Amino acid sequence: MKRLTIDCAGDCLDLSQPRVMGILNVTPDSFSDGGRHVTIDAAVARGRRMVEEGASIIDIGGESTRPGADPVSVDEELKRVVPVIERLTKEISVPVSVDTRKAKVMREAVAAGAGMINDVAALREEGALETAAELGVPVCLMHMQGTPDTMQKAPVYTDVVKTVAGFLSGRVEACLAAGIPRHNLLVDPGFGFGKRLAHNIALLKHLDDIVSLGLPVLVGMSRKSMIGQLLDRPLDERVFGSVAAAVVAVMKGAIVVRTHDVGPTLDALKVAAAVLE
Ligand code: 8Y4
Repeated sequence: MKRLTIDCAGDCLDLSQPRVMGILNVTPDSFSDGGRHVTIDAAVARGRRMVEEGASIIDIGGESTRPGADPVSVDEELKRVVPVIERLTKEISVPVSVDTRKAKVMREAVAAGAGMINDVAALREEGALETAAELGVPVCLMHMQGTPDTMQKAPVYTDVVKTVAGFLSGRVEACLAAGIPRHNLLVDPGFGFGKRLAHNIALLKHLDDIVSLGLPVLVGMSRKSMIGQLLDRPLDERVFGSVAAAVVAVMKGAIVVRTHDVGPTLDALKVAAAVLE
């Protein structure tokens, strides 16, 4: 039988219907005003708000993976995310995932209360695979061609769907070999990570080939450049396009949608869910 829930260190993520993951970036550019406490308060408030809007999980990240973004030290990343995870997990009843590639951040984040690891590098960084296995929490494995700094230079694929499916399948095998059970894995094609518009569209069109891997599929297209390119709209005018992309993904079998706009996305997913029932 298909598994319908994922245990995130005690908090349950119910995947019997499409769910929304709310994005909580804890970078200086997102909650910028001055002192650290203001920043933490604002981030926690934003997290709580997304839960009120219906988010089933909150994804907290302290490292910008934008091309050209400054690299963030382990200590800086910890300073950003740990206090927010500590406070938010005490105040909300849904799980929190930590968006990180670093083993030490995974460890400290889970100690602070995070119940899932969301790794855009799919546990390929030094020590990440072993650490995730040891921590025993679920992991979202995402495909990325190249590194955040170089990935958008000139991404090339002969068959992007085959490449991404093959990569994810290989990372799933690596996780199983490292002792991470299959029921603790999700997969994600990594929209925008070393992909041109045509690659992103092909992945969305053939998302069923990723769903066929047999693991829950998470997607993140919210406000990304693929939406901007299709609509010729700036970052703050991409909500409707992002919601449309989320509905397409869910109709093709995705079960978790990572988004900045929880309320609008959830309304749309409820409509899609009624048809999927
Ligand atoms: C505007 C808005 C411009 C967003 C760029 C962005 C994913 C992810 C990111 C994803 C999973 C981002 C951490 C990139 N994207 N994790 N993380 N899947 N699992 N860029 O697609 O949102 S960060």
